Amino acid sequence: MSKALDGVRILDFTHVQSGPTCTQLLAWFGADCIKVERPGTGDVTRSQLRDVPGADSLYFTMLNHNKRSITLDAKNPQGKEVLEGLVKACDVLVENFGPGVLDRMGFTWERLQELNPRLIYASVKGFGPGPYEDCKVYENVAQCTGGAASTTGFLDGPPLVTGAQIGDSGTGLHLALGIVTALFQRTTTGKGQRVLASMQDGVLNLCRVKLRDQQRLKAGPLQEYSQYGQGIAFGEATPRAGNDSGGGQPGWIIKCKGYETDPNAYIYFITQAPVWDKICKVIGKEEWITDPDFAKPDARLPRLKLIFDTIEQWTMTKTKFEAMDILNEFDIPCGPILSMKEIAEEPSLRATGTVVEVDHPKRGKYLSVGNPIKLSDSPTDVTRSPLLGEHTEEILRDVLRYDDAKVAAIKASGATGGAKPAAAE
Ligand code: CAO
Repeated sequence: MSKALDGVRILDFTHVQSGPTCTQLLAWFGADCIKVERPGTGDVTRSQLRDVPGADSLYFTMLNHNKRSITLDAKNPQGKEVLEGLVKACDVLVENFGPGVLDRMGFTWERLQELNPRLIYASVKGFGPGPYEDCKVYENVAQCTGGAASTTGFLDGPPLVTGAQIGDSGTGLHLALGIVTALFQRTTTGKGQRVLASMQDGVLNLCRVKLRDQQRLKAGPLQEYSQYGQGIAFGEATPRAGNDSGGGQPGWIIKCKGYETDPNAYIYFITQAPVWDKICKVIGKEEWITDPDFAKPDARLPRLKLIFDTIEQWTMTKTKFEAMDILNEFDIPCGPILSMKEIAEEPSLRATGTVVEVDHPKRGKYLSVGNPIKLSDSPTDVTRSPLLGEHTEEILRDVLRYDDAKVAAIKASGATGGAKPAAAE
């Protein structure tokens, strides 16, 4: 079956996490993704957090599926010549170097447009234009500067970062959307354009509801935050909300049977207004259906702690899965806290390709997260990440149409790091 991005060629100059998540998605949608890596070392994540000696780390393999790898020294004149050829042969250049790196290599936006006016030049940077535009940024810095950390955690604790990589993978997703949008516009303009996704902007976009709450504070305390019912005053800024539900339907994480020994024996429970009567029946508090202190959503807001403590008395008599089964029967929104172990072993996630097993020549079988976006006419087949420089010669010949003599000259120049790909170490 054809793929949505068949015929699109990506010059993938990305490294670490944010850029690679973007190009991996594009590769899953069918783009030919050519990853340019520094000879000898490649993407720094190949050797970071290594669990199998001599094999690319899971950090690298899980972010670089379905790509081809070419090693090129961008600072070597022949390497630069090859890169220029690739710029001309590709539709999109994606990079997430530190600020100014690509300019220092000689590839300014002006130069790229001269080489290929149809090229879409897409970048992840830590910050957009402004006081911090020259700063390097990693995941947690973006979470802190994009509003996530100040609004995550408990009221009586410090700001917290989340396990979800909203700065890196989240910005990679934003960038991928920018790229396909620019490709779409190119079908009418015939021109490429610059696409920028900054990590601060991406995190803030995901924290949109917290900026909503910042403005609502002017109108008085945020009644759906549980601190309201506990008489804790609000300050000037959107507070940390613990496990409060973000919307108008109050929720909290509560204990289930076995919580004393299992750190994940918890369930998220939402007291959605339309099913309030059913909740009262399930937990054995039928009197709350008519009690004026509990019958209406507004009346419940100052009493959320009491309500969740009471519901917890019921959930503590059930495992999280038993509670989920019972609550689902009554259409009560809830979700067990799943550990990574449980997710890895979940058959339904394997069946949909959301969790996939991939074979790798150096590390054997490992689990990865497949494509979370499912297209009915462009199915994703996850193939292993490339070894360092595995496709160097193939790309020189197939994409750049170099003949034997030219390939030999490029190799002899040291631009690709030697005759043998480093992958053959
Ligand atoms: N050939 C020759 N040189 C190469 C090369 C190649 N194929 N690939 C990279 N390099 C060189 C670059 O030219 C640059 O050298 P100079 O600084 O001398 O110009 C250097 O390698 C890479 O620089 P960098 O600033 O990108 O890398 P870093 O490890 O110092 O910083 C990071 C990493 C992620 C902090 C930085 O790239 C960054 O801020 N990126 C933008 C934001 C981002 O994506 N952050 C998330 C990363 S995922 O957590």
